[in-house]
Amino acid sequence: MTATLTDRVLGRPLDRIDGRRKVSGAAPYPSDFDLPGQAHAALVSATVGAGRITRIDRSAAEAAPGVLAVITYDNAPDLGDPPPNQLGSITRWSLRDDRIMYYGQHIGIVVADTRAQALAAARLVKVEYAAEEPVLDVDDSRAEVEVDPFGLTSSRGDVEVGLDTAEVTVDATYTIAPEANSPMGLFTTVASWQSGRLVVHDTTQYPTMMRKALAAIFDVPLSDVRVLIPFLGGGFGAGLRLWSHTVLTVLAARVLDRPVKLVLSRPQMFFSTGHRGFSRQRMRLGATGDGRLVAMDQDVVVANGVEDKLAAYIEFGMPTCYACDNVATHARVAHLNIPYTGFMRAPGSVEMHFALESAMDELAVRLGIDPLQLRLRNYAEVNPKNGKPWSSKALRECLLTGADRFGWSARDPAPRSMRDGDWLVGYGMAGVSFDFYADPCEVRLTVDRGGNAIVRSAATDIGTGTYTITAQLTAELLGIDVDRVRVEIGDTDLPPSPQSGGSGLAGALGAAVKDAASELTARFARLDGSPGETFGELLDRHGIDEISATGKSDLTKAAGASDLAVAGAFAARFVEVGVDEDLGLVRLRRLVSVVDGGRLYNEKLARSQIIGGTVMGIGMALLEETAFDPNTGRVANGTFGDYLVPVNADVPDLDVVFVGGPDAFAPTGTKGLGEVGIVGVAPAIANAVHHATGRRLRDLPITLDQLL
Ligand code: MCN
Ligand code: MOS
Repeated sequence: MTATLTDRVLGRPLDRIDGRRKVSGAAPYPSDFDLPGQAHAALVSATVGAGRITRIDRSAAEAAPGVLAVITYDNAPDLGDPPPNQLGSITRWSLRDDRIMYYGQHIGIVVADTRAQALAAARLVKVEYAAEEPVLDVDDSRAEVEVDPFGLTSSRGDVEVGLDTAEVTVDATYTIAPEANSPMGLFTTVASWQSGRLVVHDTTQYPTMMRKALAAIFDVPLSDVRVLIPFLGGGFGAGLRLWSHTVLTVLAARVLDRPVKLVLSRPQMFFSTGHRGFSRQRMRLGATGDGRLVAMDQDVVVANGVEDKLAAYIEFGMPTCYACDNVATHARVAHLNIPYTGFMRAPGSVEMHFALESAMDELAVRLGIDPLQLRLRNYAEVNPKNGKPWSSKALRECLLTGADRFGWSARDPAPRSMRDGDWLVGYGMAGVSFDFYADPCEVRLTVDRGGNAIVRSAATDIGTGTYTITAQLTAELLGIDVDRVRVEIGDTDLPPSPQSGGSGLAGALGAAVKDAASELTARFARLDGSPGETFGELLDRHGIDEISATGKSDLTKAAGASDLAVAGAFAARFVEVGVDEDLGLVRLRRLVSVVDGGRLYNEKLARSQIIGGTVMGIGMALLEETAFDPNTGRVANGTFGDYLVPVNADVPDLDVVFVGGPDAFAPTGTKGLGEVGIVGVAPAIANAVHHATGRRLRDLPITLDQLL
């Protein structure tokens, strides 16, 4: 029996079922966990940007009050290597040897009875270095450069021939500054070894990966590692990797045979939990005089840490955005003495869309064609890479609905043609085609004699709403009330789940829940119930306590085998800016987002995702930049006083509309929405700034100095 989905419960804008626990302080975040007998840790960080440690003197720290252990590379036990994983653990354990790869690298951990003692003692560890001049620029000839290390580039047709035959071309280079995820919750690890079994509370979006990595590093069976993360105070991708502070804390707990807690400080967050690496993209577009694309070429250089193996995916998505016969992508990774990069909302896609959608705007200007019309003229009706029909695609509706709501037709195409007092006014837009990613997922669904359903999975809710949508979907499928569903997640003792990441969890978990619900309802059907009998009554009559079923999904794998081109979300963004040229100010005046996310689980949560993503996109466009000291590579602005993120005054009313219907591939008909909200915001703003001022700004963030 397969359950059908209606809008009885699914899609409804329900409040979060965990909302009350969150606002009343009852929901435990990692930093809320304290274990009996727990000691506190503080990190020692490198104060040079490259080189070697020549001497470490631990004696003063060891003699300080309350200090229990000082662990550095020269007294640390050997650990195993993290398993290779281009979207998981860090490549290199920071205490492996005397090498310094970047300023801030964790080179020791100090454990004491109290946090204050640990922090004070960490300052007493004396380290001497043979410092080298760090490599900090992708163009530095000393940088190790890898060409297409992840095999993510592609080509079809012949780009050079296409560019030669093009009547109009654009050749422009775009850069994006390094940026830091700034979740509110400070990343925390609370580790304890309980009779040989490791139990870790950790700020992670991917407990299943973390469990595997820790088991390998500490050489214990998988079943002897338990990772717990019931609530997470924001990740935005920072929680997708296993970081060295977690390894160090687990190690300290093992050395001391005592629970150890580490809470990163805000400045430490900037170099300990990844960042969006600097990127530079050269985009070349060629078109016929009537605006048909005949060539698209993207050449990417992205910064990454020394020896790191994390794909940035900037070269991945471009070839499927528009119908065009000659398309190529190229990628290089430059390894620099910078902190490890990581994932940051819509990694790769958001960078690619900035370059592509800015270049499309430049092309529209050269062609004298409306930017919206240029997108429609090159609409990819089928996946241009393989000719397969999309599982769903309402991008045209996004573009047209957005234009209509925004009033795009009122736009005078001439730059500097619109004014409001001292402000030059500009309209800009961008189209967005987003992919998703999901690892295999498993859930256990149980219905008990009380008529309650319990869903269990190692999945996380990082603020997205996983608890709520899982309850909604389960209630929908079983035909029961939402408050009869209990969702137990964030624990690796439960069935394995993919990361909250790649905008894939809601789909993967939903598909597994649907699978489990089909199995479960089939089992109930075999109990020959009477009409109108509830699950609880049926179990009661048969004297059965509960019935369970396991459900599974493996969406990315299934997508590869599908006859459909499995699509993620699509979106269109329309922006109005005001620019005060005398002061170099850009103010957002309006922003319309129209999004195709397939079927929605919860309209309110879906809208929150788009709003949150859009705010991050505004930060990317106008404010955010991690500044590395050019001499040392130290993060020079690693505080909320210096690293600017948008505040309320930077954000206008955000109009969010959903279009499109259920996706034909996803078992739930849904598509991911967690990241698409950030994508396309920056180019729409940059395009609007061009329209307002006639100046094309190709380097993010767009700051005052560029406008003066
Ligand atoms: N949703 C929906 N209908 C859909 C799809 C999604 O209602 N058709 C809503 C649901 O509430 C769901 C949420 O959107 O829980 C996100 O679903 P999905 O797109 O599958 O994304 P994931 O569950 O995999 O979450 C990760 C995603 C990513 S990759 C980043 S980065 C990000 C994001 O979600 N980080 C976030 N949103 C975030 N939101 C918060 N509050 N905090 C973060 O750290
Ligand atoms: Mo999102 S950057 O895939 O956690």
